[in-house]
Amino acid sequence: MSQHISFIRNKKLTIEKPLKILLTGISSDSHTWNLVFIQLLIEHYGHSVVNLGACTPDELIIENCISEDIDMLVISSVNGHGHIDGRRLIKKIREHKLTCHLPCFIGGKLGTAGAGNVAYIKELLSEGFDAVYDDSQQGDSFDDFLALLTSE
Ligand code: B12
Repeated sequence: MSQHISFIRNKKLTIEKPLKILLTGISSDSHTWNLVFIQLLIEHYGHSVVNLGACTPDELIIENCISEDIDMLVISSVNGHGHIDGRRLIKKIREHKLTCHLPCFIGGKLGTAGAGNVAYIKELLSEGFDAVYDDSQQGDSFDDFLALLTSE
């Protein structure tokens, strides 16, 4: 039996669950335990994961979104460059005719400014991410991501 989930940016685009999720780090980021954690979490809620690992070039991410017929892209970055790499990547994704409507999410430690990371969150949303989850946002952020995975 399939369930459904809606995304605000995509004007209530409806997607069947369980989702096939592409999980990846981003080009400059060599951290991997964040990816392991997020993969186990997503799988715990019944979705499948294609994990591309760390230091992943933008083009490889876009190619896999297409070739793997992905329902949702989740980026995890903790080295503090996520706001730079993320902006560059989401522009390319939104410009590509086969990924322009793909639901895209990014989370972790996206800058090094602590509470000041909120400025990056706004930039990443305006460039095209459907939601941005930064650790600096007092814990609500992670609950929001869990709600996304579990909502019907
Ligand atoms: C282990 C570690 C390393 C290891 C990584 C080994 C590996 N195979 O992963 C090594 C030594 C290689 C490393 C290197 C570096 N590191 Co390092 N590292 C850490 C450390 C100690 C732990 C990270 C970890 O594994 N945590 C466990 C995982 C499970 O948790 P997590 O990464 O915190 O992820 C959680 C959240 O961020 C969130 N989350 C993550 N992604 C997503 C995605 C979504 C969608 C959502 C909702 C949530 C979410 O959920 C996760 C679970 O709670 C942290 C400090 C710390 N105590 O956190 C620094 C830390 C991440 N590193 C840091 C830095 C700066 C670096 C280097 C740049 C250092 C340098 N100058 O060389 C390099 C990175 C180089 C590069 N090219 O990326 C900084 C980042 C600063 C920032 N963003 O503000 C940190 C925070 C240390 C610090 N306090 O300064 N590091």
